[in-house]
Amino acid sequence: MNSIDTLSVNALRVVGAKIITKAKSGHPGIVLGSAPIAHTLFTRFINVNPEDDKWFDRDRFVLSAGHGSCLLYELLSLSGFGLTIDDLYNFRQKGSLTPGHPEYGHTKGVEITTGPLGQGIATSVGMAIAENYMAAKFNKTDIKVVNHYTYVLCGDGDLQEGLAQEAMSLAGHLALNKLIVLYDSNDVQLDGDVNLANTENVKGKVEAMGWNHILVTDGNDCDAIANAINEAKKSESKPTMIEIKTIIGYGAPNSGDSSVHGKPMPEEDIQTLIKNLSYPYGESTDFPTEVKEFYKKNVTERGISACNEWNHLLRTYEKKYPEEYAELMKFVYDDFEIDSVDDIPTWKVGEAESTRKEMGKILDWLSTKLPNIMGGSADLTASTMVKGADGIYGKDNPLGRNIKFGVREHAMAAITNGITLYGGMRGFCAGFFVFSDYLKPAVRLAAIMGLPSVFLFSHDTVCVGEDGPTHQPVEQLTMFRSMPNTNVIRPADAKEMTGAMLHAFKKDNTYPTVITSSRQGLPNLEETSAEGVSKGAYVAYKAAKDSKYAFVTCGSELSLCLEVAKKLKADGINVDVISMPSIYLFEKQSDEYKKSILKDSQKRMAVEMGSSLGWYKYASYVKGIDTFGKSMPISKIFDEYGFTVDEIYNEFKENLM
Ligand SMILES: Cc1ncc(C[n+]2csc(CCOP(=O)(O)OP(=O)(O)O)c2C)c(N)n1
Ligand SMILES: [Mg+2]
Repeated sequence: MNSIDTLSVNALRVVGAKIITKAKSGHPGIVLGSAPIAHTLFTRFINVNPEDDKWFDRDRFVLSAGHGSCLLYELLSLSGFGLTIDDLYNFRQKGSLTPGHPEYGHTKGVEITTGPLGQGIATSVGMAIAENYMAAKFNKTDIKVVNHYTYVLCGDGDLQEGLAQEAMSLAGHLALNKLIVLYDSNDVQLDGDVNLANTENVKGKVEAMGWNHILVTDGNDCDAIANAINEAKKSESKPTMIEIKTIIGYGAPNSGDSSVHGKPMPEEDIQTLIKNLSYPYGESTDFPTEVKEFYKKNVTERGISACNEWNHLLRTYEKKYPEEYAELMKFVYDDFEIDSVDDIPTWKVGEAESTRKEMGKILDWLSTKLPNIMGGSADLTASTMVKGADGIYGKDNPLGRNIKFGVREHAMAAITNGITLYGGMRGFCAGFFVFSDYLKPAVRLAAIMGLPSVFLFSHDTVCVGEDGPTHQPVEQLTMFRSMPNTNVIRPADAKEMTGAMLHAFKKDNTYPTVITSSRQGLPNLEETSAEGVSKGAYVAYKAAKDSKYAFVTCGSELSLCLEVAKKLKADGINVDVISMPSIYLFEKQSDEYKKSILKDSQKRMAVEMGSSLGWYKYASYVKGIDTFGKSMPISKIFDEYGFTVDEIYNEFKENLM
């Protein structure tokens, strides 16, 4: 290791420790331990351009161990991404550019929001899939316009998560050779030694999943780390894990101990650190000039020059392959939009089909219009009807857009986010609604990041029937509806499903969309509208000019409420029916619109086959289901839970009049 590497690594350590101590909060252990890994990767490998931070062919860097945010901010600052030394010392403070964990869209150069362990690795698999797909689509034997790597830095905790293992297993199967995971293997985690919870053979495990495993025994040896990365880059058919043995909190008095993981170091420990590292600039809070210059030359300027070379290559590509170039630009600028719905599948009024089948048919149609959408189901295409186009994606068919995720819901959703995060592409995925519980944390991250990933679910109520309570969702709608920045749409029929799907795949959405669909056939109703969906709610049935009452409902219960309202009308009682497929979109409307739908003068009853909790905002009486389901044929379910015309009619009369 040469002296500038040593100086840089120790500068990252000492400045990092000082930043964390000033913040009185943060994780010094990983900063001190993995500084050589991060330094080697950035100064010798990563191609990024701070002047064009969205440069399409940049290497992607995922800090899966998000608690190492301080280290990432230091690297970004030194690499010219605009973080000043003051920004660094504002670490974790209100409104700073350097929040507790890395936040996508908040700090320039941060590729992904991380913090929940395991998500970074899993999401990076989606990025690597997108890269592999794009390379297969656009590269020519003489010009490789998509030619970069996805690098991940992870820790022991990341790898303990089931999510990471699901994703790694799939990555191995898919032979994603340009995915390189750098594993900060320090044998320590938050509560103590890793061997208190894990004694598995990491090499054996990752090799069994179809990965290369390279061991670097001295995590302070930048040359050894570089050699390993060079070796990994040669891989032609496997992703690579480089396990790098490091010492958590290297240089601190309590190095090697879990106590250094997440506690800011007292001032005297920082002095000891400076001494232990023989760091010559211990007095300074800033990086030494030599280090700044080294990064300027070896990250910033190297990155800018790589980007310039790529732009040059792109000009040649444009001349030689103008059609492909034009298509590539559409991907780069995410320039795909539905301009005409002339040939979209339609259903006649009265025609009954399950909304899941309709969802599948509309998705197939969307795939013909949007070449940038890619996704699939968690081994449930036969039930969800959701699949991508162009055959199954894999090493033999990298242009397939149908991903067979296997029964790996959590990784599926994170991978979907990775495809969307990559840029230009849009990921979608599907499963049984009840098993959305398995993937919720990834939807939450999509919502935090403002990603337009699309999550499609079938079997949205207890009408699942025979499979019983484990398979019958009850509380999931409320769960997702309570998640900020998440658009949950529960369409009632074919028209509303069409509106929902068109909305979900719109170009500039800054939120994920969750669409739920029915197992059972539902009639395409006279009263519904595709356009109404984009407003979140609309009056589907107006009983009279100033009806005193209204039902608020959605999904399969809309047709029931319409029948009840018509029966009440025959009795001379005027009850409007409000279809509210998306509370999220409704809440975004003007007060005027909202008041025109939810009239102050009306008493309302909400009806949904799911948890009643969320509906009290819109209704004084709610007919919901607040118990788990029961196994029985669907024909018995409606009676069992009282979701029949007569029962709703009676409950309305008893409770609203
Ligand atoms: C899903 C999840 N669970 C728990 C945490 C809290 N947490 C943050 S870091 C950490 C320990 C991780 O250990 P390791 O990856 O070995 O990090 P190191 O201590 O080596 O820095 C834990 C439990 C988290 N961030 N995400
Ligand atoms: Mg560890």
